[in-house]
Amino acid sequence: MTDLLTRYRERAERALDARLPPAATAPARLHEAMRYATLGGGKRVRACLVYAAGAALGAREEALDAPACAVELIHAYSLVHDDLPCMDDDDLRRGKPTCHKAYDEATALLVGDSLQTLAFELLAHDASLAVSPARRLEMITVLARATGSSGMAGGQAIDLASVGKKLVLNELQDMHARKTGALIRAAVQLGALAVEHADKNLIAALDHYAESVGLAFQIADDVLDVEGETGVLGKRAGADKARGKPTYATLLGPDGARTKAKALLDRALESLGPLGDNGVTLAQLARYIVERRQ
Ligand code: GRG
Repeated sequence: MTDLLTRYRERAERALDARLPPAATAPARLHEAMRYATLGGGKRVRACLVYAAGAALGAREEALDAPACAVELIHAYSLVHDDLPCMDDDDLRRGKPTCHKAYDEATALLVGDSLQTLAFELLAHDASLAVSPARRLEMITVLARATGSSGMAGGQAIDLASVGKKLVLNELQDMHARKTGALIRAAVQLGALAVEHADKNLIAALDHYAESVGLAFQIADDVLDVEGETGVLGKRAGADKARGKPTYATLLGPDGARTKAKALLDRALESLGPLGDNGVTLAQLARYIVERRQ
C-alpha cells in the first residue's frame, strides 16, 4: 500500500473507533463484540475506495468519514454472519477467532444486525457528512440496494445454493457482482455522492472503474484461497475448495484467473482516463486489490 492508502486505512480505523458504541456502555457485551468484529483488522479496502473516489472529485476527507465507516460496518456485519455455523461455519477471521467463537452465536447474530443498522444511522445523521437531506437519502438508497436481496444478501443466497454445483462463468460472475461487487461499487458511489455537484461523466467513469475492480477483487480472493497461506490471510486458506464452492480458480485455473484479473485491472485503469491526475490513488488501489497477498 502507498503512504496515502495507509493513511486512509488508519483514518478509517479512527473514524470507526469514534462511531462504535463504547464497550463500557450497556449492553456492554454486545458493544464489546461489535468493536471486536470491526476494529483492529481488515484491509479497509472499501473505506479506501470511498476516500479515494471522493478525493478524486474534490471532497474533503472529513466529509468522507461517515460513508467510509458505513461501508466498512456493512462489510464487517457480512463477515460476522458469513462465518456463522448456518453459513460458512468458520473459526478464524482477520487472524483471530470469529465473532461467534469469541462470544456466542446469538451475540454474533446481534452484532451483525447492530453493525448494519449503525451504518444507515451514520448516513442519516452523522454531522461530518456535509450534504443535503435529499443527498443523504440517495446515499442510504445506494447502500441499501447494494446490501439487500438484490445485492450482497442475494449474492450470498446464490452462493449458499451453489455449493457442490457447477456454475458457468456468467452465473459465477452474476453471483459475485452481487455478493462482493455491489458493496465495492457502492463504496465508490458513496464517495462520489459526498460531493454535491460532481460532473456526471466523471461519476460514470468511476462506476465503470468500480465494476471492474469489484470483479477483480473477487478473482484475486479466489486465487488467494488456493495459493495463499492461512497465517498471512488471517482466514483459513483452501476453505472454498474444501466446501466444494465454485470459484474463478476452479473454473479457469489459477493462471486463467490471474489473466482475467489482470485484464479487469487494465479495464479499471482505462476507465479512470477522464479523471486525469485525480485518478492516481484509485489506480494504485486497483493495483493493490489485484496484486495483494492477503
Ligand atoms: C451474510 C448477508 C451476508 C453476506 C455475506 C461478502 C459476504 C457475503 C461474505 C464474505 C465471504 C467472503 C470471504 C467472500 C470473499 C470476498 C470477501 C468479501 C473477502 C473478505 O473481504 P476483505 O478481504 O476482508 O476485504 P478484510 O478482512 O480485509 O476486511
